[in-house]
Amino acid sequence: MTIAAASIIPATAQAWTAELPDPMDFGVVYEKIAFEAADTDGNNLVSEGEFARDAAAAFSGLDRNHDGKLTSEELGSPDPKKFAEIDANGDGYLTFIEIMNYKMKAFRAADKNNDNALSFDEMVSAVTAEVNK
Ligand SMILES: [Ca+2]
Ligand SMILES: [Ca+2]
Ligand SMILES: [Ca+2]
Repeated sequence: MTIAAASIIPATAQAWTAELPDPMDFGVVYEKIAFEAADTDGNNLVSEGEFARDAAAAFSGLDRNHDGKLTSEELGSPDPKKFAEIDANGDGYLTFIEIMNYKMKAFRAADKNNDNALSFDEMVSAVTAEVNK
């Protein structure tokens, strides 16, 4: 998050985004923190299972009313284009399945050497690709 972007997000949103990785954010800001948090066995690789577990934890943290769906309100101020991209059925909610489909596609795209795990470099280049898209 740039300083300019942070200043337009309400303080309440900042408080919870500071605690949890945003499931829509592939780690643009929190790259290293997010990577280390996801790598639960500390082998410097985020496996598919670790990645999915991390996404699930982020999802349940953001789903404040626990209805199994994320609204754009629960997400703070998501990029509307990205929100629409993840919202596969266009109903204005992001379900866990929709998020996981998106995240696992990103995971596979980022896994350059096809070992079903992301190194930190692989994750960073995925983030860079996402930002420059
Ligand atoms: Ca690991
Ligand atoms: Ca949906
Ligand atoms: Ca890999």
